[in-house]
Order: sequence, then C-alpha cells, then structure tokens
Amino acid sequence: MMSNVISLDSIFGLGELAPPAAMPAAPEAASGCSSSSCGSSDGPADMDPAVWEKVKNHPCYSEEAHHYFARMHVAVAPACNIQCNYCNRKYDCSNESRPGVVSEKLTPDQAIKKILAVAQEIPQLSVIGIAGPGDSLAANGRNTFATFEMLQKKAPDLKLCLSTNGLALPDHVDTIAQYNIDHVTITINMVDPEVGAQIYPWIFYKHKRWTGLDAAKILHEQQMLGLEMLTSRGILVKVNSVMIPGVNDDHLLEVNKAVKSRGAFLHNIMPLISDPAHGTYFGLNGQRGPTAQELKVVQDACEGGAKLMRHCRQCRADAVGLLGEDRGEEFTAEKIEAMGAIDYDDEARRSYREHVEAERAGRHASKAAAQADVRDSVGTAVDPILIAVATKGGERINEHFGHAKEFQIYEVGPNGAKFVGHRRVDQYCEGGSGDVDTLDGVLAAINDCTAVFVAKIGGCPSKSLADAGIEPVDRFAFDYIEESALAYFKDYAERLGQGAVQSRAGQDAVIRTGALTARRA
Ligand code: CLF
Ligand code: SF4
Repeated sequence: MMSNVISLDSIFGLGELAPPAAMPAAPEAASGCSSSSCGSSDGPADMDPAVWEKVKNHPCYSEEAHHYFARMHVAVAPACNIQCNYCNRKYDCSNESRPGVVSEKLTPDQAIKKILAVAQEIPQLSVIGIAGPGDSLAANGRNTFATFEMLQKKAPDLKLCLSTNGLALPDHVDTIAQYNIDHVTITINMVDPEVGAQIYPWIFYKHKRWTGLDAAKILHEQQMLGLEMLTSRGILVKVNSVMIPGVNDDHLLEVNKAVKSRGAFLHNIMPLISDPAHGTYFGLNGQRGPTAQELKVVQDACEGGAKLMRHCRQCRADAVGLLGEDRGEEFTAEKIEAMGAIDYDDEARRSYREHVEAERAGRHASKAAAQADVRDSVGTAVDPILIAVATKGGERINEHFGHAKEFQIYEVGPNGAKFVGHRRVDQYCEGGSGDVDTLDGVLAAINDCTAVFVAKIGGCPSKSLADAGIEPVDRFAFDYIEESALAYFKDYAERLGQGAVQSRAGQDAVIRTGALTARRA
C-alpha cells in the first residue's frame, strides 16, 4: 500500500516538485484562455462544475486528465451485430481499437479479478471501459452489464465507460443509467445513409440481416435515437468518427453539427487505419487513411461545433495504462490466474488523486501567466507553430528522445498552447544505440514540427533533426510542457523577426499505423 506521500515524482520519474502554493500566480490581465485546460481547480470556466466532476479524472473525456490518469479495457464482449468495411472480424472492434490486434477474451469473473489486480498496481487507474473486441451491446450486452454490475460493488471508485456502434443502444439506455455508466461512446461515421452504405455492407437487426441503404438508414436512426436518449438522461456521450478520405471526410463537419445538436459532449475524429495486411475490405481495396495534416484540417474545420477530442490513441480492447502506453502484457490471463485472491484497496488511488488535484490547481494559474506574457510581448502577427514533445506523463517534458514511442504534438501561438495530436513512432534507441532507419521514421512523423522538446538527446539525432529543419530542444527538460512551449514561442517569434529561423508551414507528416503493445522504456 502507498502512503499519503505518494507523488508524481515516483510515477513520472521527476525530481522534487514545487508544491502548488509556490507556483506563479496569474496576473490580473490574464483573463480568457484558448487552452482547453484553463480555469480554476473547479474546472474550465466554460464547463458546468458537475460535468467537470465527471470528466476531470477520465483520460479520454479530459485532455488534461490524460496526462495523469489511466484507463483499462476488459475484453468481455466478443460478438458484433454489424460489419464495418474497416474491420476484419478476426481482430478487435476497430471503432475503439486499432485493427490487426487480438485481445485475450475474458469472462466477467476473470475481468473483475484482472481489474482488481491492475488497480492495486497502477494508482493512476480511474476508468474501466468495455470496447469490444466486438460490440459491447451485441448479444444483449450480457457480459458487459454482468461485469459492470459486479465492479460497481467491488470497486466503486472506478468510473464505468462503454463503447458501441449504436445499433442496439436504444434498447439498453435504461440499463446503462441503472448501472451508473456515466460515459458512453458511439461510433458515428455518417448522418447520410448514402455515405453509410459505403462503410457498412450489412447489419443484423430484429433477427434479420439488412444490407445497402436500408442497413445504413436503420443504423443511422438507432444511433441518433440512442444519442438523444443518453444525453436527455445526463449521460456524457463521446462520438467517435473514423475519417475515411473520399468517403466521409467532407461529411464529418455535418456529423459534428448533428451530434452537437443532440447534446454530444465530445467528438473524436480518428484516422482510418487500412493496412492491407489486416485483411479489411478497405485495406484490401486500396482505401488509404488520412495524413496528419488532412486529419488536422478536418478537426480544425469542426472547431466551434461539438468539442473535439484529439488525444485518442485508438487503444486495444484490452489496453491497460496511460493512453500513450499499453501495459497489457504485465497482466495476461495466465499471470492473473496465478495470483491468489485480490482485496479491494483504494488508498493508493485516493492519495494519488489528491496529489494530482493539488498539482493541477497550481498549473492553471501558471499556464495563464505564461500565456499572458506571450500575448503581451509577441502580439498576434506570428502564425502558430507545432512542437513535438517526448513525455511520460504529468504534463512534463520527461522522456529521452531515443526512448519515445510517441511524440505529443502541441500547437503554440499568440493565443496559447494546446495539445492537437500525437505521432506514434518506433523507439529510436534500443540497448544504448540508435537505429538510422528508425530515425528516418521519426523524422517523417514529426516533419511538420518546428521543434522537438526532449529530456535528453544525443549528438547524432540532434544533427539529423537540425538538418531536417526541426530544432532539438533539451533546455526545458522536466519542465511543464505548455509553459515551455510558450517560452519557446516567444523566443521563436523574436528569431523569426530577425530572419534567424524560417516558418515550416505547408509540411505534412505521416500517421504511423502499427500497434503499440509494450510499456514505455
Ligand atoms: Fe476506453 Fe473509450 Fe472509455 Fe476511453 S478509450 S471505452 S472512452 S475508457 Fe480513449 Fe482509447 Fe481513444 Fe477510446 S484513447 S480508443 S477514446
Ligand atoms: Fe468490427 Fe467494431 Fe464494426 Fe463490429 S462495430 S464490425 S467489431 S469495427
């Protein structure tokens, strides 16, 4: 058991943290902020405190929370009631997980034992989700609800979350409310059945298989009805949309408006992953996924509508850990089976949450102060830039360049710094030496970025980055990401004015589609 001195230091490998009271206070002028995380410890200014209470520790529903809190999926729902053209049924549901991976399927009893084991090991754990490997509500949602019913009694501090294609949703809204499942994701790729017919070859509904436009029309109606029923009960709904270039990319703005008008809390636009090796219809027929820039253009166009989620990692149906990591291999069915009885103990999670709460309260003030400084000194004439960040969590720059398995992407400009995405990469440095081919992949993944922030970096990769026009920056090692990005932007604007650096506008980057299966080094 951990004591009350548990801190982010031990979890994210940091040195001494300044207590929140020592954080700089926001100046009086620092009102208004474009950052999604601005606000008091009661939450962002534009959010109802009751809603903030529901999302503040949920790594998917709050971008800020995803730096601190972990989710766990239990793969108890193998059946599915529709076919998506981006899915191969041999693998997991691609609506909330990457195709090409297979999860260990569990019974509800096995799932509970696994959850209790993981909760003892990972104090950041705050949410248990059911996201397949099929649809959580197919087969009457039997395993899904059996798992949540037991979990509610055994570990009441863990939030419950489920993901569905929406076909069977209206039949289960009462049960969802009954089990206090506060967070539901519906994958909605279209609001026009003509578009839907290009994505869904068939559905199974009311004991019958439907195809073509009829199938897409039924699915659309069920999705809209389910969404309305959930939001009218105060259940927070996130809508996932898979962006399929040439099929629904131009249509997603309409989807965004339709789900916003029905009360969706978040809209998560995810890139299609269509590797032919996964054997999906789209993959085998040459349908490509979007580039990073194409995805960002659609996401930016939807700003101002339903609030966007940009930090989704397209997890596995048995993912465990912070969103950028997967510790599933530490908790295989075999390892869990070998454990004896596991007691419920929430002490470590409780003290971790208290620490994070205090840390975040101070953070809001220091971000606002840094932003006011940029606004006052730079003005609004300089275009925003992208910065890639190597991080292990805690909103800090605390990962070595060579150990990073992903880079978080921040857009920083006169209006503030905000998280806009992530790029998965292969780890450049394994066993103490770097791999040149891997470095090329990293450069391709972040080549639209002006700088990369790291805790440490060697001479060779530094030179390659600089040659590619990306500045390696280690002077902010272990500092907070957003404040560092704003300080860098202030300096960049000055150098830009002097002609010492050039803008990287117009560069594009590759979205890597491989599966992330191992824990970060
Ligand atoms: Fe899981 Fe989904 Fe709940 Fe999160 S994931 S059921 S809402 S707890 Fe999160 Fe993973 Fe993206 Fe899903 S990063 S795939 S959005
Ligand atoms: Fe596959 Fe999920 Fe679509 Fe079912 S809902 S076909 S499991 S992607």
